[in-house]
Amino acid sequence: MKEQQINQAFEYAKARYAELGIDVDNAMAQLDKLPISLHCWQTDDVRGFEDGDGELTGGIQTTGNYPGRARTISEVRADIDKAMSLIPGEHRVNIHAFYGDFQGEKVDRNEIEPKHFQSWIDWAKEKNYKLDFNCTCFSHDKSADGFTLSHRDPAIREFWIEHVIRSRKIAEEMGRQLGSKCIHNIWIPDGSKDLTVDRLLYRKNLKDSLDKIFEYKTNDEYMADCIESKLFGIGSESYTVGSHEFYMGYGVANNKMITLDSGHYHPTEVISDKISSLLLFAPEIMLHVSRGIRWDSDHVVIQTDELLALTQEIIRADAVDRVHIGLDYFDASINRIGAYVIGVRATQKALLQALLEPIAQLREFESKGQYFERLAFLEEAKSLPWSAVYDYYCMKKGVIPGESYVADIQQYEKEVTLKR
Ligand code: RNT
Ligand code: ZN
Repeated sequence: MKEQQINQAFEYAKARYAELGIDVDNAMAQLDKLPISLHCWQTDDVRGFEDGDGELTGGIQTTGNYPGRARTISEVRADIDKAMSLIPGEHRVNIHAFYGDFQGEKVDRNEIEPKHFQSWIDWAKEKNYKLDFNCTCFSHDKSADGFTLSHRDPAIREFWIEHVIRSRKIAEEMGRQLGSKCIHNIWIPDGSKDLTVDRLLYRKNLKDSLDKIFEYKTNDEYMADCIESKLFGIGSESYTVGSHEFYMGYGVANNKMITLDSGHYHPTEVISDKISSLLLFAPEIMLHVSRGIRWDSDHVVIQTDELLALTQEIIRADAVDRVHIGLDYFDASINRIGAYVIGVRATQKALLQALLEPIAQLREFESKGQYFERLAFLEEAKSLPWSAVYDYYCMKKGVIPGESYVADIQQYEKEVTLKR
């Protein structure tokens, strides 16, 4: 794409949107304030850097064996830097506890400390990224039977409680040093394959563990807690302790942020419609934007109707300060850096379309019961020249616009990832 063409298309788009009373410059300025949290685990197929075998457990799965997986912390960082260079704007990186910089030392989950994440913080500072964090309650001996914070054995629960409290302290330190609230997410794999009779027992245990975890008070300026539910996992098909009702109840009762992962509901159930309900009862929402196909398959995010509906709901609810956007997928079957760039660009494009929506007009139609007019404008909005605005936005941010970024990733693949 030539600069002149991008400029011309942008001028046309600007005039076209102006006809509808929409200011494209304002939309771009708003897009600029919408960071997306890149999940570090797309680089290495969710293996982490502990000294174990790196086997992924907990009912989640990466499929594919595309060459070039990141094998060290520096490879993870290099790959994220590469992806970031192809994404306009300033963004965040979401790290899991088992990606600590343990320097070859055996550090169990109940022993992690901020020092093991200092090199992540230093890297983030240098690159101007902000960080989010997650405790890691899977891929470990003490989660092997499928239970962690809800385990029948109090000693095992204690172990995981300690891990999560330590993770929250690390998140607090990240937020403090980087001057930006770090969001700490709790997701546990707990559940069982087959019919479970003591459902209440495990849920009571989980509630009790969470109460203990949150007894440790963190500084709200530096970190915020969120809790993520799930419908089922591989090997926990019949019962998931941390269901949607469980965490929604816990979050509302305890003023905790709720995490909505697009892959964690029934196949036809969508998270877009949950935003306007949750916003009334929970303080904030964290999103794990993913794309489930038939199950929580964690496919790369693309511009689906649901992605657009999700971003529209955030913008229409004027909730950009209360809804945090993170990605969560792991595809090992294609170039992993490409997987990031496709997902982040798709999310930004959806956000931009939502920001460019003729919302005042649509609301007016709706209030007057003019539903044909509402539907017609919604339909027309889909093909307004928002992509010309996105290309221009990329260009202004010094990022390759359009499909030319593919060649850039191919080059990196040839020079870096294929040599691994
Ligand atoms: C699992 C959850 C969880 C994980 C990450 C790795 O189903 O979505 O968020 O994907 O913590
Ligand atoms: Zn998730």
